[in-house]
Amino acid sequence: AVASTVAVFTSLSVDDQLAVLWYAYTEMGRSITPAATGAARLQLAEGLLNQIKQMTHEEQLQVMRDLAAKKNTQFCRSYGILSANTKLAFWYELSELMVKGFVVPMPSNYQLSRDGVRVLETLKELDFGQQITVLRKVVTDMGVDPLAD
Ligand code: 45D
Repeated sequence: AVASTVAVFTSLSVDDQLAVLWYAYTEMGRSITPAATGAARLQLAEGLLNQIKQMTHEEQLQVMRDLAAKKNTQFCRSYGILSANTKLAFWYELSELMVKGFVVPMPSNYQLSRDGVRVLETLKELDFGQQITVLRKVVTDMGVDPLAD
């Protein structure tokens, strides 16, 4: 179930990937405690998060789309060197910044594709550990590994 969920997620459009991540956060948000994500991890992502805070909404959206599309930008390469859990902590913090109004909000009228809805439903049926495994895998695949050729 984990592998197929990741596969369908990866086949989604970039915007649907961002939307599914957001909906996953809104469903799981309360079960992910800030303590679990670890302040130390976030320090490693702090530079990237600070850059995002200083951007316009359009630029913020572009950076997130670039990460999902694995565009070879400086930002995507900096993201690429973070560990898997730090990448998760980065996305978690982005969601928190969205809630606080520092990052471009999700349009309330966004229409998720059928496959997007399917991924979300499957994700909801997995246990917490499997949900984390799926999310860790999809955010690990984002960005660009500067050490890969
Ligand atoms: O205009 O370290 C669209 C543990 C459409 C413990 C859009 C853990 C067009 C160890 C593209 C939709 C394993 C528990 C706009 C960590 C349009 C540890 C915008 C786990 C505006 C870290 C869309 C942590 C946008 C976990 C802006 C499980 C979408 C963390 C943004 C999970 C989506 C984090 C975002 C999750 C989604 C974060 C920012 C699920 C973030 C999701």
